[in-house]
Amino acid sequence: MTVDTALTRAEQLIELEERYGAHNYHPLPVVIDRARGVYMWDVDGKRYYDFLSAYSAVNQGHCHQLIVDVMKKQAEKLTLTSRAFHNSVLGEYEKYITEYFGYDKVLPMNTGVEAVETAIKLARRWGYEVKGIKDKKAKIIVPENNFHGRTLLAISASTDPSSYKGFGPFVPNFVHVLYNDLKALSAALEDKDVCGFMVEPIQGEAGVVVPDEHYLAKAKYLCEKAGVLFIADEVQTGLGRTGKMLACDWEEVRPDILILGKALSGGTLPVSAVLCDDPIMTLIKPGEHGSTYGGNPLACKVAMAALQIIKDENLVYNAFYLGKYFRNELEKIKHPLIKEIRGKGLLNAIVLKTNDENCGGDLCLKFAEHGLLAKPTHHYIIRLSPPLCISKEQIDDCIEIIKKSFKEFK
Ligand code: IF1
Repeated sequence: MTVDTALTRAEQLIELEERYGAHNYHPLPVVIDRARGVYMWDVDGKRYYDFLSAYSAVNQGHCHQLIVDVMKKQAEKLTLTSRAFHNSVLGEYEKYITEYFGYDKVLPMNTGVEAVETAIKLARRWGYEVKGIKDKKAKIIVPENNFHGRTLLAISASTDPSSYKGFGPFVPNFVHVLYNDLKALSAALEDKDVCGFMVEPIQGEAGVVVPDEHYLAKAKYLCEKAGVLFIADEVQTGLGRTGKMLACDWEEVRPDILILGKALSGGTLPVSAVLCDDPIMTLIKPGEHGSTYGGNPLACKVAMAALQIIKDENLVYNAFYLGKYFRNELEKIKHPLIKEIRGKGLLNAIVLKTNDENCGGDLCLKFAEHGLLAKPTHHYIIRLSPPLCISKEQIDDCIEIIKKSFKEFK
């Protein structure tokens, strides 16, 4: 392979991606080489604060030593048996995570969207076998502007053309309601073919949209009254991100089906999970669902370490306290471009006053110049979500970077 030495190392590596990789992303022009805690370093050794956290997958901080140590140890012993056989880790993990979140059972999967698919299958199965919905008639209510992943089922639920355009035909029987609108939900729940309401407690990709206080609690109540399962997609909002262990905890809502992913492995490998109680979980019989890697011993050991760190390092309170402090400091930045600061815990966003579709991206380039990496969710919304292990001093440092960037931004 001839190397164009006129290019920098970063440029060479970007060129390789351009040439040999699918163009399904448009990354910032930074090439990360290593990471630890809240920091990432590019191939030229420049250090950045990570304010994306791989979309909330590294809540515990990058390459957390305890997780890496557990991973190394298990990797030399047993990584994968498939579920054709039992193994010495799965049962221990299933007990640990079900007690951790207070559910009867867990169905382990890998990616967040696989857990979403699993949750929908469970809800439909419950709809047919318990609620008595006619076969193939089950419906799922989802809010507009939802994001649940990239599979055909998840994009069938989506209202965002950039997620679903050109990929049809779609999975039927998703009913859309306005997010944060209890009247719309109540009306949709009158349909006796509805088996589930799937909701992000805070809509991440939509731009960190925080619903009104009591929305989740009232939605859960309406679902209970209508005999519909409340399904919480906490793939992004869960595991301490919003200043509570689960975003649903802000309203003491216990989902009928809980979906977890991302930080469940502390950003080391894909680990997701669906938790619910026996009346729902036992409806799936042997051989009716699964995946090659679901619940593999390596993932189970890593997940137990990742979950224990959240408790031992008090990451939930850190997210609660520093999230509040961070938003207060952001509110003090007076700049014509800033329309709104919103979020909960360390899931926050700056909403910009702009029609320029490059604005968010250009501002993120300015942040990167000063050593902070973030990504806009839309051209006018910048998500700011550092690892939950960040310190007050590091937050102060990042506030200065954000202030300086706005000051210099043309
Ligand atoms: C991409 C977005 C975030 C999620 C929720 C399920 C999933 C996700 C609430 C699926 C995944 C990721 C996907 C990733 C970027 C990122 C993302 F911008 F796409 F929308 F976080 F907001 N539920 N979100 O946020 O989990 O299968 O990816 O493990 O597709 O670019 P996954």
